[in-house]
Amino acid sequence: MWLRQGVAEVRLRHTCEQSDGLPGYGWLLHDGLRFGTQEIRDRGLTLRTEFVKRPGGEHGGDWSWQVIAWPESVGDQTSLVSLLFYVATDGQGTLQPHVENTRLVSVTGTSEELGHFNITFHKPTTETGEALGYASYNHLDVRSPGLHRLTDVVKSSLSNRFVYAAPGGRKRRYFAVDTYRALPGEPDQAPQSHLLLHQVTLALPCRVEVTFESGSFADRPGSLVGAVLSEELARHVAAFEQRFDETFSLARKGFTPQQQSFAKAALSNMLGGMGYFHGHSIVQSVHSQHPLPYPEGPLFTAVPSRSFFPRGFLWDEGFHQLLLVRWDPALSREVIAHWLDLMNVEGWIPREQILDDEARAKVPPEFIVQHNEAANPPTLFLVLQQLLREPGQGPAELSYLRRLFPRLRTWYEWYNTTQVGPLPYTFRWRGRDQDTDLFLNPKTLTSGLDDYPRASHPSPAERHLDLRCWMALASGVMAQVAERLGEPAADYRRMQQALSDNALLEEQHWAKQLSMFADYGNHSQAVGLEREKVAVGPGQPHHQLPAPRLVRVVRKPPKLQFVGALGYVSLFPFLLQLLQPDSPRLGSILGDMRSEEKLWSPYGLRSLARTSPLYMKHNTEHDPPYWRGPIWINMNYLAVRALHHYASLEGPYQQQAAALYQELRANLIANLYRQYVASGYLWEQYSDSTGQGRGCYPFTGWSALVVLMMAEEY
Ligand code: 6A9
Repeated sequence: MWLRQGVAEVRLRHTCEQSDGLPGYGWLLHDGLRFGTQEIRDRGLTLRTEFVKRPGGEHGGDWSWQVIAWPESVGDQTSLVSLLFYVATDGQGTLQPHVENTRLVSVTGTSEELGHFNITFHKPTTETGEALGYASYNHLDVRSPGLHRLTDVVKSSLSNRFVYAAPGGRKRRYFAVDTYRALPGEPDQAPQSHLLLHQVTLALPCRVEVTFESGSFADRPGSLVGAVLSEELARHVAAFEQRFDETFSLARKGFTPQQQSFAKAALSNMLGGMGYFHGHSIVQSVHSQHPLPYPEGPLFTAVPSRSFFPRGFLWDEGFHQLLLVRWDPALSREVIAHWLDLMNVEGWIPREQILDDEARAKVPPEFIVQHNEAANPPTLFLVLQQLLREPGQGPAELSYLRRLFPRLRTWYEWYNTTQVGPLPYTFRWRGRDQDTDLFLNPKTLTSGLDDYPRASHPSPAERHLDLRCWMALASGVMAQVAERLGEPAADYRRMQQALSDNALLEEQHWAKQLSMFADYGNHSQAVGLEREKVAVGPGQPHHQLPAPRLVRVVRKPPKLQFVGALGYVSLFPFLLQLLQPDSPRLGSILGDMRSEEKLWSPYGLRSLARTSPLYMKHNTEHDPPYWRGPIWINMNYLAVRALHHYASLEGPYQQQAAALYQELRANLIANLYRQYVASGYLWEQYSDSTGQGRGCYPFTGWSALVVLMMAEEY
C-alpha cells in the first residue's frame, strides 16, 4: 500500500481499483515464474516494483522485492510518501514481529505452504542504493476479520498525530497507522487474519527492499539484496528480452522498440495478473431448494482484468492460454488441469469462479450464485488443439493427456447432453433471461456474448449457431486426443464430421432471405422499449407515483424463423474454420466483413452490423449496448486467424482472404497500440466509431491477444 502525505485528500492506495483513476499501471516485464517489473503511475509520483525469486529448499525458495519511487516533477524535494508493507495470515499460520524502536525490522513465521520463513524490511536507501538521511517508521500488529477487509482495517487505523522531523527541515505532520478499533458492522466477528504492517515515510526519490527467506533453503549463496538483487534483476531482464524475441520475433516483423514494449507489457500483465485462488463456488442446482457451497479447491488461472474482474472466467481462460501456451506450455498445462479439476460429477464447470470472501466482496449479490445448467463456450479446446500441435510431444505430454482424458470426456458429454437443440446436430444455450418484458432482447450470458441479439422469445425450439460451431471444434479435438491416446475416437470423429458438414450446416443455419448464417427460434424483429403507462389511482397524487419503467413492446407476434442479427454469431462457421474454402458462403461472409455499412470499421470488426436492428441499442434503461457494436479482441483474433487460414488454402476466395487478413490485422494492432499510448491501458472493448477503449481497464485478458496478431501466431 502507499499514500502521499501533505496533500488535500490523503488516499490510501492498495488493490487495483478502476475508481482510483490512475494514469497508468501494469507489469512491463513478467516471466510468470521468477521475476517481474511493474510500473505504477499515480498523481504526483511513480512507483516501480520489481521482484525476483530464487528457487531452493522445499517451499519455493526465496524472493526479494524492491520498490523505487520518484516524484512526478524532478527536483520536488517536498513531497513526502509512505510505503506500507504487510504480511497477513489467511486462516492458518503464525507470525512474530521483530520491532526495534518503532520500526518493524522483520517478521518470522510459518504456514502450511511456506514452512518457516523470515521476512526482512530493509532500511530505505536512495534510488541508487546509498544510505538515506532520514525516514519515519510506524507499524501495526492486529487481528482482522479477513483479507477482504485489510484496506478498511488499515484505513481505520490511520491517525495524523505523527511528526516527520528531518534534521534541518521543517516539521510536518503525517498520517500513519496507529491503533486499530474494530470495524463498524463486524465488531464480534472472529478474526481470520493476523496482520503485521511496516510503514516507512520518507522523501522521494527512494528505494526500499524486502526479502523473503525460506527456512528450508539451507545453502543459500547469500541474501538477495542490494547489488546482488540488482544484478539478478538485470540478468532476468536480459533473459526475458531474448526469450520474448525468440518466441514472437517482433523485431524481425518490423515493429519499433516502443511497439515491442507494448507487446511485452500486454503479455506481462496477463502473466502478472495470474492468481492462485482457493475456496468454493456457491451453486444453485435442481437438487436443492437453495444455493449450496461447493467443495473447496484451488484454481491457478489468469484473469480478465486485475482491477475489475480479478477472478477466473471459463471461456476467457481459453483465450488467455492461447497466448500463454506460446510463452510457457507447462504453465498452460497446469492452468488447464486446475480448471478441469473444478468439474462436478455431472461434468459441469462453473462459468465464473468467485471462490472466497475476497472475490465475493467484488461481486454484486445477484451475480454470485452459479447455476449448474449454465454453460460457457468450451474454449479450452482451442488451447488443447494448440498444445497438440506443439513440437516435442514426449512421454510426459502423453501422460498429461492421459490424466486429462477422463475429465475431457465427461466435460464434452455434459455439453453434448445438457445443451442439445431441438434437432439432431443442433445446440441451444440453456439459462437465457426469462423475463422477456423487461429486456429489449433477453440476454444469453452463458454464450459469453451476453446481450448479442438472439430469438426475441426464448424457447426450446431455438438453435444457436455459435454453440454448434464450438461443439464442432470440441468434437474434432476430442477425436484427436482419443486417437493420440489409442482410445475410442470414432464417435467424436463422426460427430465432428456431421457438425462440419457444410450442407447440413446450411440446412440448419443458413438464412436464405437474410443471406447469412443465423440462429433460429421464436422471434419477432418488431420489438422496442417504451415507457410503461402507469394508471393513476383515485385520490393518488401524481408526485407519489413510481417513475414509469421502460418495458418491451412486441409490435408483431413472434414466429419460428431465423434471427436477423448480422455480427459475430453469424461469422462462427468462418471463425472456427468450418467452411470449405470453396463455399460461396465464405464469399458472402468476407463481403459482409469488409462492408463499412455492416461489420468493417477502421479499428476492427464490430460485434453487430450497423445495419442490424439492435445495433448499439440499450437492453434496458440501465443496460447499455455491450456486444451490440463495440469491437472485441477475442473475436477479432479468431477472425484474423481464420483469414490467415483461408489465405493459405487454394480456392476462389484465397486472394480476398489474404488481403483482408493484412488489412484487419494492421487496423487492430494500430488501434490497440494507439489507445495504449494515449490512455496507458489495454481495454475490454473498443468503440467502432472512434476506436477508443471502452468498458473496464486495464483489461489484459483476451485483449492481450494483440501480441499473437503482431507475431502472426495462429
Ligand atoms: C459482473 C460486476 C465490480 C463479460 O471477461 C469476463 C466476462 C466475459 O466472460 C463475458 O464474455 N465479462 C463478457 O460479456 C465480464 C463479466 C463480469 C460479470 C460480473 C459483476 C462487478 O464489478
